[in-house]
Amino acid sequence: MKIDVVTLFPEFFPGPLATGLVGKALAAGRAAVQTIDPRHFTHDRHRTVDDTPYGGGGGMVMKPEPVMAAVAAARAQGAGPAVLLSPQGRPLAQRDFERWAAGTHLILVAGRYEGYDERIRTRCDEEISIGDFVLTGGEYAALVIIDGVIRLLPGTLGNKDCPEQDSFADGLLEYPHYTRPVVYEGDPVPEVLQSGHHQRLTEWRHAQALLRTRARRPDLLKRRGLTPSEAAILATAGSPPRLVAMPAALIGPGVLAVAAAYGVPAVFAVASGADDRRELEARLANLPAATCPVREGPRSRKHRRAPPATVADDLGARVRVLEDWASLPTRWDGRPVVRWAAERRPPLDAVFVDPGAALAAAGTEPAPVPCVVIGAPADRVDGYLPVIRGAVPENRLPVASVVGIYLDRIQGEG
Ligand code: 9D3
Repeated sequence: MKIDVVTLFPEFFPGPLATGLVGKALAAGRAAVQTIDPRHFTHDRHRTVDDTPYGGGGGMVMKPEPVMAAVAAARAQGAGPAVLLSPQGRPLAQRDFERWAAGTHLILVAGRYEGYDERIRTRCDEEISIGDFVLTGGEYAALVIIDGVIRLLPGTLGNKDCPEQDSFADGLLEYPHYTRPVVYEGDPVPEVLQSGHHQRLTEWRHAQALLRTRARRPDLLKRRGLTPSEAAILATAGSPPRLVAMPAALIGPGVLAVAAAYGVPAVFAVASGADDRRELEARLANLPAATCPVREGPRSRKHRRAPPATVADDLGARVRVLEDWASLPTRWDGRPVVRWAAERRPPLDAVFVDPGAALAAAGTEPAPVPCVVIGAPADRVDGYLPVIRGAVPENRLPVASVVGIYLDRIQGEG
């Protein structure tokens, strides 16, 4: 594998590239990295590589001739793609490493200054960003790519951690690892890891990888999908709890049946006066027995009938009456509660949340507990859930449907 890096800072690379497994691969000749400096392709006294932008505006722009002359010199060394590194590029992914490592040549174009003349961009084969953050130059991105590509070349890794075992290769994050001591600061190694029971161990690791991916990167699970047995693992492990809050007057058997079906541990009923509370209690006392279609246990055989709905009696049990919106809890089960408003017509200054992304971005473990809130004043919520598509403005959905749709949307599985 030959990698050419077009850079104004050739001195950036030798240190890192002499290190670790990449250093070994280069020393063994399994890969070679060469830098090409656009400054060597300038012809003026000052070796100018940048200039002021047409139309004004701050910063300097990289001139096309020196960079493209350096790229041409690199292209003479092999048939690989010229990859422009820039914050505007397509997000880098493991697949890119796999694709580039399967070839024999790669050209990385690293820039400095505020940006590239647009005609550089259109003359490269790909444009890549390594993430949504701002660096001082493309050299850091080049090192990242060199590492990811060389790592995949035959001979770089031992057999033990082969690329097929990479967490991204099967679309899941890795399960937790432990080593000695068996108890650290009172925190023990899970029993299943000490048991030597191979099948239980494999199942535990698979379940942990699934749970961790659902909690931290629901986007990965969404893209990858689940096998039926994986879906069953996640279902039995339980979704992170979700709560519901709304004016007491909106709570009826439908809402409670939906809450039961989603395993919602609490439905908060905001009842401002004694009348409101009495009316709610009357409604809860009269819940029909057959309102909850929840079946206990999995459907096992085609012709076996589902067990009777036994949850119906408990439908009212999850209701918590609140005096006012200010009493909505800020913590549940030791976790922070995030209140997301479900409104047909959010205020014009509403800030919408992407539930999956918001939970992943919160990054806390355990994750925050989302609460679907209907009818609260704007200053009591942390954001608005995207309006349900298809519910045209004049067409009111039953409140139970609204609750069901949003509970479904904010499940970790996506
Ligand atoms: C004022 C607008 N800035 C864009 C956000 C200009 C700008 C910032 C940083 C122009 C170039 C750079 C240098 N960054 C890279 O060359 C770069 C990069 C990055 O900053 N983040 C993620 N991936 C990459 S790949 C190359």
